[in-house]
Amino acid sequence: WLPDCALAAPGRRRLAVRVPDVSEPRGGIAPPGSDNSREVVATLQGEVEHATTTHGGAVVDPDASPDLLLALSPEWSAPDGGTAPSGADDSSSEFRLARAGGRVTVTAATATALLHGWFHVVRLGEAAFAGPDADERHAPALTLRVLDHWDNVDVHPVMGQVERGYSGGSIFYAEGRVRDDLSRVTTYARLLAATGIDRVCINNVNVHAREARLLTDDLPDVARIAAALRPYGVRAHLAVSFAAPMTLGGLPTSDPLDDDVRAWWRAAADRVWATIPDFGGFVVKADSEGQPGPFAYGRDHADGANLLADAVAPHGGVVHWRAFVYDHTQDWRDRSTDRARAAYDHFAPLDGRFAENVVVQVKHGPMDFQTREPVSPVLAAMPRTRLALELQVTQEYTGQQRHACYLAPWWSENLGFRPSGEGDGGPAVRDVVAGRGPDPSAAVATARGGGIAAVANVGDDRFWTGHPLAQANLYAFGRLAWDPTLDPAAILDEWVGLTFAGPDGTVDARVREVLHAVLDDSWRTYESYTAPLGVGFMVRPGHHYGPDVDGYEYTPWGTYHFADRDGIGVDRTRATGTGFTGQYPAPWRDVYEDLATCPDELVLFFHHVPYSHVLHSGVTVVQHVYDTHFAGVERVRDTVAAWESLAGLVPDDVDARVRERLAEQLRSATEWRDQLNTYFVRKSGVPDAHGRTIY
Ligand code: GCW
Repeated sequence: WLPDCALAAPGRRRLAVRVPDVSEPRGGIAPPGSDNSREVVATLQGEVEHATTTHGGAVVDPDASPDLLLALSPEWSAPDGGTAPSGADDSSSEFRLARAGGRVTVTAATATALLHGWFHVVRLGEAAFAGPDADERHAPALTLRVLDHWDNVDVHPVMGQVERGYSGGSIFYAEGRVRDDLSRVTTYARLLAATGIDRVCINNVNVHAREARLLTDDLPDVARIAAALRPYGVRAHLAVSFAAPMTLGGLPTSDPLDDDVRAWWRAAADRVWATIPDFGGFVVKADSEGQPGPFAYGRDHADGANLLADAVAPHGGVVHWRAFVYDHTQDWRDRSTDRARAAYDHFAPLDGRFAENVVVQVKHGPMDFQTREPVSPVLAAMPRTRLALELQVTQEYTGQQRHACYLAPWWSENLGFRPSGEGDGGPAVRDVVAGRGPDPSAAVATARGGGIAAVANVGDDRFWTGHPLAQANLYAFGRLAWDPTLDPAAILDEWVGLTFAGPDGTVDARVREVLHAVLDDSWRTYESYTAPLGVGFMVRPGHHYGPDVDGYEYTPWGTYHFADRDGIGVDRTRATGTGFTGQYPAPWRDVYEDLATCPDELVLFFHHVPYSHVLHSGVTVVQHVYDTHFAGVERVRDTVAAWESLAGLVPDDVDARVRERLAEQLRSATEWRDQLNTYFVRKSGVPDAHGRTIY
């Protein structure tokens, strides 16, 4: 079930592709093997052919006044005229769309950018040709737009093949090696190109022994994956183990300041780029949840990241270094250690020390992809570092693709958050990751920003995503990576158009309406029946699905809610708690510190309060839990009814899978409601003001 991108409108027209001779590199045209390769041009020509044979129209000579001309322009280079610094995208990814008298010309300096321009026209459909004459420039706001696959080559005994994967097995690996048939990977690259994503990390950040070898012995197979992605201009990245010089190279140490270690990494990078000329770079999870890192040698994370940066710099490679570093062997009795503080405590002091081709990749919240967290203060604390925002498309903590949960509204809130307050017009997170952070003097070092990365949600499932509607999250991630200011409801509308269009290119109005009803507010619905008011977790340990209020309470993981008979929540204030509020700049450090100003939805993240504490909404904490949990289940019931009204209007197999998932969502939401309500009534002794059934 592959959306064919509603090609009907441009397909009925006369289309042409103009390609300069790329055999001789000139004026900004990069040699084959880069993203200007002939392969991407061939892909574009294939797409145009496909559109006309499927939907009518014709491919014509570029000089025969086509309705749509797609032109690769060797003369045209990026407006700043400059050469991109190493570690940044080394080619311009913008395209130009000119409309005159109902005819459209799309121009770009690279084939990949032109391909993105083609998909832009496809997305617009008929509207691309309508309207007044125009000359528009389209460039992605974020230079680096990456999907991270947590795929293992082997099936891991606990995590399965895809860690936190909910869509079957890996599209890259089967039976302990890279798949022979990678055609699905190329189809995946097409989906990504249609959203604007152009980089994919192909293995899990938890690099196990088998997967570590992708860097060395298995390079030819990695090259095959890169080749399968290349036709759509998507580059491969690899997650590597910091201990590789020891485990793969036989050295006695992985100390980042050791000369032999440095030489080993340089040689490893040289081999990678010799095999895969357009390889993207390395992703590293170090000193985190058991992964090796620089701490073992008394070095810090700038030492560690710069070691790899130095190795990949000659090739224009980039190192994504994750800031997800914390102590996972905490003592729950010790209230002074706060996991939320960890990333800032480790990374903020290193600002300014990272090489220019290092991107520090920061999870959106200070904890771990919970349904509701404040924005990580690290994003406001490192003006001289290229920072990337890391999101989780795969829904580990948001229903695991069994629940319908459209995450774009949440991502959009994160991207729009202004660390210096709403009023002052200071940079939002989307500006920080675009390289326009708070410190103008740092602009050179961070000019291109770190962009955005997300944990991928596809697998070998026939619908790609275990929940067919979770495809909307993949699409929305790509669109927000291109333009973080887009409206989530409008993105959903696009996805519905591209996914559910009939042969004539239009979507039944009822389908559109119901998909909005099912998805628009689904993240808030999910929040309403799960852990309340920003406290997080309360999930079953290990697999993280379903409710278990105290499941993580007495564990070493640092994820506590501290409920007792009097109250609940984590005191993270400077006055009486862990001091985490002090990691934010003004005004947030004070907004969060004070119960009187802390937003309701985060009150238990920042404060320990009595159950009788009255929220800004006017109800007490405990009554809020009851009200939202009862209401949440009712909203899921409405969702089920809305979807069922579409019978016959959507493909039968999609309908059947969505119904099965919705039934599970209703069962699970009911379980959450009853466990949460019962827990709170037993702990607090406060009955529901409306006398509803609590067990
Ligand atoms: O949320 C946690 C997941 C781990 C994951 C880790 C991370 C890859 O439970 O499975 O490990 O985050 O982001 O590294």
